[in-house]
Amino acid sequence: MARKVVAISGITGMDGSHLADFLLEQGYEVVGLVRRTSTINFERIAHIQDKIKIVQADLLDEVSLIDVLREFRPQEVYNLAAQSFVPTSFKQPVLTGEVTALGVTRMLDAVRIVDPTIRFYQASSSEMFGKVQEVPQTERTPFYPRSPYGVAKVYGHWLTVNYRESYNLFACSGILFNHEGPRRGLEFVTHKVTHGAAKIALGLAKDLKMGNLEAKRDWGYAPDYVRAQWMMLQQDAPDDYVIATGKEHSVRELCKIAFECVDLDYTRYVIENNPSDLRPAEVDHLLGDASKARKKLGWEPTVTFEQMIQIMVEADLAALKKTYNL
Ligand code: NAP
Ligand code: G4F
Repeated sequence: MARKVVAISGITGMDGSHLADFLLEQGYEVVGLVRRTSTINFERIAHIQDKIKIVQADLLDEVSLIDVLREFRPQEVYNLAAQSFVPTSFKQPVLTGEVTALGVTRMLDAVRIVDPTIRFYQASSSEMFGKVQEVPQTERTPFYPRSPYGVAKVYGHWLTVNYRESYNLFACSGILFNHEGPRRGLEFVTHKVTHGAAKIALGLAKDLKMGNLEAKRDWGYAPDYVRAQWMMLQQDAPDDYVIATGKEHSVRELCKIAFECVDLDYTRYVIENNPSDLRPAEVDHLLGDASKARKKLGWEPTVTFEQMIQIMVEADLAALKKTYNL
């Protein structure tokens, strides 16, 4: 029997690389969409580069998306590409809207035009809840985004729902709460803290400048979350799901745990409320209720927050020792 073909936008990102790992294990033929850059950034997919097909396509250019779908005829499309860093969305709101919001329209139209039977996954976000209207947040909680990124994701979410209802597409929106791991970009708070703690422990830095330590998030482990994305597309009918651990921690707790992993007291090294790490509008806390995903998909997280921080600190220590020959 022919292998199932899947197309992933954002394959060079954290989730894209984990999803590619997972789908290769499931026997899929993986086609990764990458935008053209002057230097290649395949660090996260270097280990599977010879097992996947990498093709140029950009969420800003609909024809490039149509061409890829026409050539490879995937049965599933995961739209993970986005300008995904919240502070950048305040500095570059138009770009964020073009990629993170309108990019979803381009991708959905490409699916609709080339093959409306394609199963489509949209990477929606708990940032859409922003100034939370209820605790915990479910699929029915009203959105109140607090950044251009959050606003763009609300657009992408509703467009996915709208194309499902208008054109009968098998289109799912996964409302994923923060998820992390060693492949996370260094600008995001978990990796900034684990990397900072590792550097200080190795004598490579003296302190760590941070923003708002009181913010709280529901942090999970990225490999668990990409499994949920796939599960959504294997159901009999398309739907939207919250994916979260149901546990909340503050950035302060994150600092404490990460520094304890290297036997240090974070209060001696972390400088809080650094002006350039504060945001024009903050999302104070997010806490998800993934009951629907647990019940309907049978999805469960497997790695705790503490285990994940330990994994990240250890990975950072190993990488830094290798880089600096320590
Ligand atoms: P990430 O590491 O920032 O990866 C983003 C990916 O999008 C990269 O591969 C990037 O390519 C690609 N991209 C950006 N602009 C593009 C464009 N114009 N055309 C084509 N590709 C483009 O993000 P992530 O953490 O893996 O997140 C994956 C998705 O889930 C994103 O949509 C994000 O907003 C969403 N999400 C993430 C979380 C989370 O906690 N991680 C939670 C909820 C939702 P380059 O490598 O070329 O930059
Ligand atoms: O790690 P963060 O930058 O993630 P944020 O803004 O929650 O967004 C991430 O999760 C979303 C899902 O909810 C995704 F959709 C999105 O693409 C992205 O992956 O910041 C988390 C919290 C914020 O409240 C921030 O103010 O940490 C606080 N924080 C405190 N000091 C900091 C810092 N964040 C960063 N990045 N750097 C700091 O120094």
